[in-house]
Amino acid sequence: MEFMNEKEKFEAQGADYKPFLDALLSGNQMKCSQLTDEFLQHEPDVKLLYEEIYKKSLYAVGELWEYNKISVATEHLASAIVESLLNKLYYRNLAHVTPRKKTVIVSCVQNEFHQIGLKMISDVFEINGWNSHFLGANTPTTELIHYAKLINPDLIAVSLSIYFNLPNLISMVHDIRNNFPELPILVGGQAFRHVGTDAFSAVDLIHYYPDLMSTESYIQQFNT
Ligand code: B12
Repeated sequence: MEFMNEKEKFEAQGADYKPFLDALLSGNQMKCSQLTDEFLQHEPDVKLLYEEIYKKSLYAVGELWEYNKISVATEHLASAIVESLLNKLYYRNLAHVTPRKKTVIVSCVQNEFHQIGLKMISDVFEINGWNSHFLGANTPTTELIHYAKLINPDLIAVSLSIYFNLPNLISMVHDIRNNFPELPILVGGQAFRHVGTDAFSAVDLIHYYPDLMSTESYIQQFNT
């Protein structure tokens, strides 16, 4: 191990997200930003940064919160810092990818406030040359349908983190299908670990992907 450079270490054992998590929990934005830059110097693929550092840190934040080791305020601070880093990275690294031939709407279902994973998915579309309309958290189904009629997207991607929002997703998917019979729908989010995808087995042209890499493979097939 001693003779490995940072990239080789990363490939061999995964990135160490703990320093980032510590900085996040202490509300040290500057440190989080610096660790982000250091990671990208060794591994320029932002998807790996998102999966290995941001997602793992936020999952750890969730567990600490669940076991009352940190406050709700600290959890809010952590998610606010990650969101601001995602926005900064977007404008620095992703905003100038061209050409943008296809359009996707990415949205959370009604009452779903977890939007960070969805923002990462939005960025993966952008990296692959799509124009992503990120509606974010808590979108009422009627608004989504109305917006889709305006912009006529090539795909709609919907996120579900909390399993008690599943009925909202089911009704959203049915409304999309009734209004857009041929439009592919992507679904994802950690609720699927609990609820599975059975609720959608009778729906055509719907796909579930668990993470950024599998979603990117789908997008690349779609692009060809
Ligand atoms: C930050 C956070 C919040 C923030 C969200 C802020 C924001 N701007 O997004 C706030 C404060 C709003 C919040 C609220 C709540 N939260 Co919360 N939250 C979290 C936390 C700590 C991080 C979420 C996150 O960003 N994760 C990182 C992202 C990158 O991961 P991800 O969402 O899984 O996304 C990845 C994949 O799932 C996938 N993906 C995601 N979306 C999509 C979409 C598509 C189309 C595809 C293909 C893939 C895909 O790609 C991403 C990259 O791999 C999690 C802990 C955790 N395990 O995640 C708890 C967690 C999700 N929350 C939880 C709970 C209970 C709640 C509340 C009910 C708390 C309460 N009592 O009020 C409320 C519910 C609010 C609501 N109605 O939505 C629980 C859920 C438990 C469960 N079994 O359902 C968790 C797991 C915490 C815990 N350990 O108990 N929360």
